[in-house]
Amino acid sequence: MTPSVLILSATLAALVAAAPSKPNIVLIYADDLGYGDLSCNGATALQTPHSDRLAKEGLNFSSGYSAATTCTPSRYSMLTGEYAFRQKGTGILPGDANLIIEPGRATLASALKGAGYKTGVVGKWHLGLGAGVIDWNGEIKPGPNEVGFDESFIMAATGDRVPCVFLRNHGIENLDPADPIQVSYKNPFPGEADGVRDRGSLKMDWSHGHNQAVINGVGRIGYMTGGSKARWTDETMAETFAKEAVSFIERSKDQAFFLYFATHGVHVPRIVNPRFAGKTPMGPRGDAIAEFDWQVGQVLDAIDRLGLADETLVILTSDNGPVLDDGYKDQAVEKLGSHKPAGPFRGGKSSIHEGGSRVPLLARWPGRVKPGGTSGAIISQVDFPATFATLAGASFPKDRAPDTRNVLPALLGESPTGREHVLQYSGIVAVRAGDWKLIPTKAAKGAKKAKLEFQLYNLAKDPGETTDVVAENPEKAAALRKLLASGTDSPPTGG
Ligand code: NG6
Ligand code: CA
Repeated sequence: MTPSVLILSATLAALVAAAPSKPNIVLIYADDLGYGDLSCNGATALQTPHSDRLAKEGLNFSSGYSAATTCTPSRYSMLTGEYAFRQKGTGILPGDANLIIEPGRATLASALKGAGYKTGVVGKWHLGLGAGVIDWNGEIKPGPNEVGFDESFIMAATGDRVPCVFLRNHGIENLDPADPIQVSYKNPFPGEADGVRDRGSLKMDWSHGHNQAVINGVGRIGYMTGGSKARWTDETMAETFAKEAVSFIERSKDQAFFLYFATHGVHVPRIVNPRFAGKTPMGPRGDAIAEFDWQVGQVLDAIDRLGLADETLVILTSDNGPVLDDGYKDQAVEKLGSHKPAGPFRGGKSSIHEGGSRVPLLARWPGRVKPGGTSGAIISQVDFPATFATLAGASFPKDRAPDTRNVLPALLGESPTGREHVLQYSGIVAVRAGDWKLIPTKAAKGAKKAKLEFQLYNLAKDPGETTDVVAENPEKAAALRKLLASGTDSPPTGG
């Protein structure tokens, strides 16, 4: 080779090495984990060393939002890029609901798949399965595999809802055809244990709901019979999901991959592995946080072991804010002590206040994101489709995804600002713009008409939303009302 060719090829090699390649993306999606539940966000009653490691080696966001305040609408928005308030049927689903994302519609997963990623989901699905009456003993589709995931290992809905089994791709795992499963949200099956009648023998008592089928000694929502070999045990669920997540990473390591790891922790019923029982002073809810953090550690260990850390973006976030008593008597209230599950924020799961949707958001990518930083950039999970697609060198189709924005520069810490304003959804829609937040409320009872009124908070001065300052700031309130109106007036995108 002549010297000039040598120089040229060396320059090319350097360019190739410096070019940002497509990172793997591991999205760890906790259930009902509050902003303040991690020690990197101020918790002191328990420690979350593995999540904290993500914060230490990556970027910790103080204004990360789920797109809704319960599971189904948050997940719907995160996968489709459309706020759930634009679409009917996106509320909390029963375990026998049909898939609410039409096959063929662009999703976070299908966009990454289209960009060459191998895609997998492990954990809680809760977006429905099948079309029409589901035959739980046959091929169950459409489901995750029809909306962009190459592989899936999921629970259909939630840990507190039937069917209490795992599904691998289109079928129930470990199902014995001689012992078929039946599921009903209407009628009990004769001869099966019942959460009301057999209440005295339950492993964990219920406080409201959760008194229908009894599976693994725990009352659930809905009824089921059969499938005894396929039923999960709550105590090993976190381990099972962690193993499946690690296995997906191991099997996918030779190509770009996207893993959506949606843990059951820390949703009810909070029944952890005996290794975690009593490990925190906060009872089952605290122990479930510790067990969730262990799952994070399992994933990070696998990434390290396979030498993938530098080329993997790991995101940790939650589908909605925290809840204490969510239907089981698990001492979440009694043993809370001084712990603040939502950190400095007001409310929690199902609340339009910040605690409902301001969730932990951590991003680590050693090859690209500077370690140890914090960011106040506003990012919503509804932005993940456009943002991750951009990261993968693709673009997210806009036609059915009116709400997703590319906030990649903010996510990678290259820009201090993300969205200028974000909509928050919990039955009603609120808006935060900069430091200000506007919540529509109905006029107090006794007023002549149920006229819409508004509350206004200054989140910089008053993150806990203690003082409504709407009367003192009419111009600010008017500006936010306009933003809210323009953000919510789009018609549903339809099918
Ligand atoms: C509620 C359940 C609650 C939980 C929630 C969904 C009762 C009384 N309450 O209806 O326990 O399952 O739905 O949570 O049944 S989510 O995080 O999946 O949205
Ligand atoms: Ca949830």
